[in-house]
Formats: sequence, structure tokens, C-alpha cells
Amino acid sequence: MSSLNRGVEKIEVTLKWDPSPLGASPHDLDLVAATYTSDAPSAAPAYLVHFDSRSPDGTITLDRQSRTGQGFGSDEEMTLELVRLAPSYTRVVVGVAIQQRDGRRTFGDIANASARVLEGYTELAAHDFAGVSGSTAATFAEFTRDSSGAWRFHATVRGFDTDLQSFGALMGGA
Ligand SMILES: [Ca+2]
Repeated sequence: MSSLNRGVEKIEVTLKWDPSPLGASPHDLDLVAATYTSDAPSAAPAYLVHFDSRSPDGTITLDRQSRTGQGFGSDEEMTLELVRLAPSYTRVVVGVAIQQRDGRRTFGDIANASARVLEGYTELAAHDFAGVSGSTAATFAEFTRDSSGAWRFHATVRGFDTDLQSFGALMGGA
């Protein structure tokens, strides 16, 4: 079978942004993944993965996180081993939320925010969030299990006006 028919199996998501200007409060962005079961594919997530919440079975892991965007390379990295998810999971949505603890921050306030979705060395999608500059959070990758059991990737970007706490409940909405 071709790789297209096989579907996506193991995904890496990376996020980077520039630190806030000297003297300003830090800009803190958080990668978030939400999983959904076939019973409730767009309702409340079965579980969330972010800096303060882990996957119960270790199939989705946040491998790197940052509170400032300082340093070289990716600031946050997440690995999703989709083929290891139990069959009851049929949908995974990945997004990013900007911490709002020091006042409202949108993507327009964050310099050079960008996310990449990779399978091995293949880049499936890259986003700079320019289209959601007025939003405080956004989803940018979605994976759904098809009738053959293979995972399919969708690269739609959707902006939200919410914080991390509410984002988890909203990000799967149609
Ligand atoms: Ca963070």
C-alpha cells in the first residue's frame, strides 16, 4: 500500500515564537491536544494533553515546553503515536492557547509564532497564525480515524477567543 492509503501513524507537532520585548511580561503559548471517542466525536474531550495534563496511556506526549519562547529551535514539541491509540478514540484535535495571565494576548501580539505538523521528515502542514491574528487560541491540526481504521490528517485553522481552561472544552466544536 502507498503511504497515502496507510494514513498517518506517528506525528510530531512543533511550536515556536519569539520572546516578549525586554521588560514586558513573558509571552507563554501552550500546545494542547484533545482526544475524542466515537461516542462523542465533537463533545467534551475524553482527555487533554498540555503542560499540566498527561495522556493516561502515554500515546500523546508533550516532549518540550516553554513559558517564554526563549532559546533556539522549537519551544514546544508534542508527539502523537496515533496508531497506538485505543480503537475507541476516533478523533484528535491539536491547537495552541496563549496564556492570558498578564492581560489579553492575541496572535497579533506574539512575534513570529509558527507551528509545524511533521510525520518523520515530511512536513504535512505549517502555519503562522496570520489568519487568526485577533484570536487568543487556535486549532490547526485534526486527525480522524476512517472506516478502515487509518488516521487522516486535516490542516484547518480555526481561531478562538478563550483561555487555556475553556479552550479544552471548546476546541472540538463543529
Ligand atoms: Ca507554554
